[in-house]
Amino acid sequence: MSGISLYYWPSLQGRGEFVRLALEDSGTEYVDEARHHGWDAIRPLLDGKHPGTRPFAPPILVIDGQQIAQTAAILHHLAPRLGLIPPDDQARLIALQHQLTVADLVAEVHETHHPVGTGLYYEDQRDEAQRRSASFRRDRMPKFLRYFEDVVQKGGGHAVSGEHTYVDLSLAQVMLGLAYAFPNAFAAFEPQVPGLRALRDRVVARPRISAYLASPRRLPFNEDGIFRHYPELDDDPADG
Ligand SMILES: N[C@@H](CCC(=O)N[C@@H](CS)C(=O)NCC(=O)O)C(=O)O
Repeated sequence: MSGISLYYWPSLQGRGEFVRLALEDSGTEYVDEARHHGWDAIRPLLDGKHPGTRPFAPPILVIDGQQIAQTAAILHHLAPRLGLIPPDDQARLIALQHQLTVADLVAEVHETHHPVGTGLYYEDQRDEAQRRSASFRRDRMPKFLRYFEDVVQKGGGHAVSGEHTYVDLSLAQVMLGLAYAFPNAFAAFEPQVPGLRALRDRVVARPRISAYLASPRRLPFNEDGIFRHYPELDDDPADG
């Protein structure tokens, strides 16, 4: 098989969006398989029916016949080909480190609405979700964002090597996602991370990204994805 195929849930941004953004920003041709052929397209890969190492979960990239899962591993592998990382091992390693920290943040965002069980409905864990979200808004979101603010301030506005990389794209997506999920908390906190705001604004103004965001290929944020907006999770009077 030649070319690049992305396998991800067809109706949500989720973790697949970090890969889509890298492909879109670099103008790379790819097929978003499940959006063309339905989620049945993913099943054979998850069942180990495709040659190569069986993936645990999407996103999965198939490139030149090789399949790769784990968002950070996919981006690590793709970035040199896409021109989204400087060609040196140190830069690749630092980018991977940052992308794994983004993955940690993303997992915590998921746990704000699914703190008890991924397989349970949100409605069955709403009370725990409120407690978890309050802690996320108060402690974890600021800790992650202040960390990346420091990285970006020291990096001349970028996360890695003072250059535009896939990590910048992912950080912009995190900023957009948090603003969607927690509009009140994020608006209150956002002034503390001017470097990340500038990075986000720069990323969304990049010609291919801005065209992508305005296209039907960009799925809207929704309550099936990672970044979900439940007003009750963004509103806790005790939070001040
Ligand atoms: N660490 C993995 C997480 C992958 C993951 O959790 N994928 C979700 C969709 S965003 C999924 O379908 N999970 C199924 C499961 O965990 O059973 C990554 O960053 O790619």
